[in-house]
Amino acid sequence: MSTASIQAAPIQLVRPAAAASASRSDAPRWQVEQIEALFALPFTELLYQAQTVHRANFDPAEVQLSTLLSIKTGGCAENCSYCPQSAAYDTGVEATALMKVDDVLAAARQAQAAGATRFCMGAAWRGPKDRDIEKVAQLISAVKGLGLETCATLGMLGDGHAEALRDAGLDYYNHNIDTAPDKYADIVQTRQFEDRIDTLQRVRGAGVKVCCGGIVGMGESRTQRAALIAELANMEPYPESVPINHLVPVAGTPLAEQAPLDPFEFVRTIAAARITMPRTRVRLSAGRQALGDAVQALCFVAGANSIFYGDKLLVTGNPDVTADQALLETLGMRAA
Ligand code: SAM
Ligand code: DTB
Ligand code: SF4
Repeated sequence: MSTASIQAAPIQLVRPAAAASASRSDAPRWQVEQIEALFALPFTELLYQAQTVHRANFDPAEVQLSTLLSIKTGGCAENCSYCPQSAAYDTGVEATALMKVDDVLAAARQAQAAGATRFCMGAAWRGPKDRDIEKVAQLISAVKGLGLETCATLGMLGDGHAEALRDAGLDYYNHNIDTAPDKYADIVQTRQFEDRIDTLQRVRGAGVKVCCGGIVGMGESRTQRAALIAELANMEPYPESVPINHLVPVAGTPLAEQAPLDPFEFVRTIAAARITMPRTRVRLSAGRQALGDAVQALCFVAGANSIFYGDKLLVTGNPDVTADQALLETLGMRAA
């Protein structure tokens, strides 16, 4: 056999249809069908394309480390089917009051000492009240004072909230769209997809960077996974951080018995995020414990370059810091 016969055909990198869209209501830059076509590529070719886009924009050995802290846990008025913190489900999570500045600072210092560069404070609220914003603003200023990047995820924001958080030193606001628009009502009934978009617009409008992603493995179709990615990629501009969560099934929630997604489909979702949002931080988020090291390594090849780092997410588990340090060492990767 001649060597020519085993050479790969030149690969055409997939490009969005038109890059001219100025807002979410214009013609989308990425059609859902185009993203489905990415998912349908041979696995090796998809990863090649994703890694090519990744290398054009990032050092492929670098991973950004974000640590989460639940600053106000449980008792939430929303009924998100995946969430252990919803008051609608009996999950054994006890509701707590908002944490005090000194306790938050102690956790942030610990995260920083372990190598995290971003500290994300999560509150199980449908949305904060004005007086909650004042208190969270103090937490943000204190954490920012340590030299960490700050992120908060507090639910739906009202008038002036994003501006007050920005003025306190907030770098990122996390607010996920979570699933495809046509799957949303199956997953949450206490709010609408458009409510999420409204808060995201408030965050952008205040000049705070957007962290927005979703959850896969909730029984959605591949088309719906592609639609989730299309919604994110067609935001103008697309989010600076895109957390991709794999559902952590929690006893007591409606999704407790949901079968896990095929891990290769999870990797494909990461690759589609990377190709369609070349400069975003694609974060491997909830569900890393179940993925295992080999699948996580494939996700890094597919363009993931951020993780939630710390022994706990908000209320569920996450790989130990020492296990993550060992994994990065094994893979020859380093903190960004
Ligand atoms: N209450 C705020 C909100 O919903 O925006 C902030 C906290 S909420 C816990 C943040 C995100 O965590 C959700 O949008 C969802 O993507 C993720 N999440 C919650 N429970 C999860 C689970 N069991 N598995 C995977 N991701 C989950
Ligand atoms: C995100 O996308 N995932 C994080 C963070 N943003 C706030 C939360 C994951 C939560 C997993 C379930 C829990 O521990 O509550
Ligand atoms: Fe509340 Fe957020 Fe959990 Fe939904 S995901 S129940 S809004 S804490």
